[in-house]
Amino acid sequence: DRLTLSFLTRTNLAKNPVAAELFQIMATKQTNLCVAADLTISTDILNLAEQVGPYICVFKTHIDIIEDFHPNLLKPLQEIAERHNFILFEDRKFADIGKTVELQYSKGIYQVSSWAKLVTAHSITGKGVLDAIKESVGLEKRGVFLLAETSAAGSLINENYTEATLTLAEQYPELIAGIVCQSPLFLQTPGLIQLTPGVQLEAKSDNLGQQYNSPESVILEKGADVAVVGRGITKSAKPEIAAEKYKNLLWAAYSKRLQK
Ligand code: 6AU
Repeated sequence: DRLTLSFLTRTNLAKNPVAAELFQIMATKQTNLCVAADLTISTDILNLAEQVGPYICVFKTHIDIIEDFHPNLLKPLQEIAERHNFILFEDRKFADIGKTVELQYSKGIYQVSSWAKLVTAHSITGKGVLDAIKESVGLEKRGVFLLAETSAAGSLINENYTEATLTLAEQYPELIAGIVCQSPLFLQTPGLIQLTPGVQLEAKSDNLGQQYNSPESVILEKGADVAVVGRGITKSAKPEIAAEKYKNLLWAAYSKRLQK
């Protein structure tokens, strides 16, 4: 099943072009680490991208938390992404009616569709969100990660919602790059990527409901292909050292999973 196939093998099974590119990057750079760049100052974001660039496959942003945002940030960010060979992922969690999502995705000051190859979306409003992302102007190659479960304590998502989200994903094979979740779902669809946040070595939780697991546990027990690490790296005194450490632990766990 998905858990014992290599990322390289799965490149050819991906129906979404960005998922295929991501598998390729993971295999080449030997990393399944996504950093959550949840910083509020543009230069801090660029510095982080330079520092962790060699160790990551995906750089995940919340572009709307940047206090000094100017569209001029995007070109250097894309340049760093190309140079270090990682993918820009805007974690916008689109959740409105299709028409509004189209506007949020392609208009406004962030122009997400022009630079983020990957975005997240909630399945709560159904297929309109996906039709909107599919039909909007922007990058030719784009992929969506649908949220099927969250790492938040007290989440209202139940099993039915998770199942229905996977069914919705199946209806958009060319658009869906993967699923954001906390357990080994869709084992028979190895072309999709499981992205799992809530990963940290130091803490088990924060004071706002975030719940953490170890790198080994998310890869070996929870089925993650790509693990998202935010504060475990960004709050470290030396983000590049922390990123290298997480990269090595995550890759070792993935390599061990292949032997099973
Ligand atoms: O490692 P942290 O807790 O500093 O950051 C986790 C990152 C944040 C969240 O917005 C995001 O992961 N996240 C998501 C995503 C990726 O969509 C889903 C979820 O269930 N939990 C979660 O923390 O940028």
